[in-house]
Amino acid sequence: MPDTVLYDLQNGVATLTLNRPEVLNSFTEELLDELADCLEKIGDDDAVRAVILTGAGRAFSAGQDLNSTRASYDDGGRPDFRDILKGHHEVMSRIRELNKPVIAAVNGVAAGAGMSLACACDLRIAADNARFTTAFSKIGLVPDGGLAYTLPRLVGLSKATELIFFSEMVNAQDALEWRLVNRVVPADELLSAANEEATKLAAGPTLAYGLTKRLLDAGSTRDFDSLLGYEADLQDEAGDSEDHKAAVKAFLNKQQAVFSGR
Ligand code: T3D
Repeated sequence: MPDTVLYDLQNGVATLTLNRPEVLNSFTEELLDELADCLEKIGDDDAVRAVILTGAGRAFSAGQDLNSTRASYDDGGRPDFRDILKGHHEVMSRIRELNKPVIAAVNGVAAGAGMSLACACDLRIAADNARFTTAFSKIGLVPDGGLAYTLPRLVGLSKATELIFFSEMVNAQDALEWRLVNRVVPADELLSAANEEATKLAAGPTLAYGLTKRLLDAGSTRDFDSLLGYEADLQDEAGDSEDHKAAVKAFLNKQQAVFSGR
């Protein structure tokens, strides 16, 4: 059986490719486990300083594999959603907790939890033929994979509510206008554009980027004073890094800073 997630490391950039193209890279337990394992290894590997997440074939991901739960619906039954969501949550949390930047290179349709996955990443670059749909309301479900947290933060509560209630298909240009994605590029330039951005990040202050992710996430749950306290804690940590000390010296000596990631 081919791997359901492909891993490639070049110049500090790890590329993870969801690899079930025949079913639009929909999620099975196996795919989610492999993705969670890759993210865990990346977190421990100093050689990786930025991550690209993309899909094989014509889709980013169509969310949960609805065939994998088909039998649960026999005789009026239904799947154990708490159990299914454990796998989804593991992956989304690992992306948010990963101490390095993650770019979603959205190469095609992102639906349901596939859209949640793209929204859990730090940045999104979309191919001009990418499409997005929350999809959950089409099958009578609430948004999962943390979408109720990430989507309003990206597009605002009003647009997020509309996208979730109606589950309309959104094209890449509208996604850009609504700030769901950071950039749109021609489809055949997607991976090189994502690589260019990831390579820039991989040459940056990795430790500070990891702390910045934590600070940005805390920004939506903490009150202002508590955020300022947390900011001081994280700045204290960033201030201890080799990169900070070397970059200040380089600035004072009118030299270009070179970041080691430590
Ligand atoms: O199990 C549970 O219920 C828990 C759920 C948890 C979280 C979720 O993610 S809920 C949301 C699940 N996802 C969806 O509802 C999306 C379903 N897919 C679609 O609506 C459409 O496929 C797309 C809009 C994403 C793309 O449409 P299109 O026309 O480009 O492609 P297609 O022809 O529909 O799909 C191509 C193939 O992929 C097709 O198989 P076939 O006919 O060639 O053998 C299709 O069945 C398969 N496929 C697409 N999405 C899924 C899938 N197979 C399994 N699961 C899917 N989610």
